[in-house]
Amino acid sequence: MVERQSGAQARESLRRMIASSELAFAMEAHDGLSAAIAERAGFKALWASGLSISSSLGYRDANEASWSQLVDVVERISDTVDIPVLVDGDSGFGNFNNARLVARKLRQHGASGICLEDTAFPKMNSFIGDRHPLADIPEFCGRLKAVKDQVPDAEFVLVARIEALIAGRGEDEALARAQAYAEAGADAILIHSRKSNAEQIFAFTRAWQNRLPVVIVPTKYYRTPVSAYRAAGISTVIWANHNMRAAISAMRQVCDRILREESTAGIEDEVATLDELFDLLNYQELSAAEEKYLPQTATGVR
Ligand code: SPV
Ligand code: MG
Repeated sequence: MVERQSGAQARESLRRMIASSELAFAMEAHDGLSAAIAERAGFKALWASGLSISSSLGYRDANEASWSQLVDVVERISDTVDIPVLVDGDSGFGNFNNARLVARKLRQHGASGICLEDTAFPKMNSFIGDRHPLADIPEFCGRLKAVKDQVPDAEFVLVARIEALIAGRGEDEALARAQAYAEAGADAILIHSRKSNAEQIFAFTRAWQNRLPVVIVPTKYYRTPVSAYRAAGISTVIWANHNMRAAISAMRQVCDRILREESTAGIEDEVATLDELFDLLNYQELSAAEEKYLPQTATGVR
């Protein structure tokens, strides 16, 4: 069996990835299975997306899912893969006390880092509507400091996410927030934009000059080539929701066809085989363990 990466190794590799001058990618996962698929595809890190996790639970991305539901899903993701998991901790589920509790629980359940956004609780997904109240800078800095003080491992990554551009506050405010969050102990800055081009992002990176590594989420400005992010010195790109959206399309298609055709014969060759599923979740290991641990009965049935 392949040696599993320990939690400490995973945290260390996320920290190295974010600090490295080479552009890195984190793929969205919303459960153990999507995490396993992303890892098999070759991704070196995962983004446990709040939007995707809440959607897969049937909740809206507005803090309808509780912090303990998030922790449960992250436990299944971390337990299924070896690669590091950066968790979308939304705004920390409250004040400094909630934020440090969530961070500690996520760390205990295998997360390699947390991203906290500077919005008020309850948050609303950045792409919905125009009401995006921001946290006051000193109060949000308290959340960041409390997480740093509470989670003992130096390698546990703390990403501070700035929603100033989403809230229409402009670049100066985004830069002031980034500076304050760096001073409060953040390891990286996530600057978010919902424009369909990356101009806001590049204006920020030009002014920020990589005082801390920059993480981006190009969901809306998806046409920008990654070579432009390399040229801008960006640390990490998060593909934030594409496993979940791919699952929606595939499930919708298969449901429509089975309903219409009253048969699964037509789609059998188009869906993953059960053997693929068994392989993804390592049923081979269970068979080997049965050989080792399960006594042979008199009937020959284990
Ligand atoms: C998420 O994946 O939940 C994110 C990214 O926070 S976004 O949906 O762009 O806000
Ligand atoms: Mg989110």
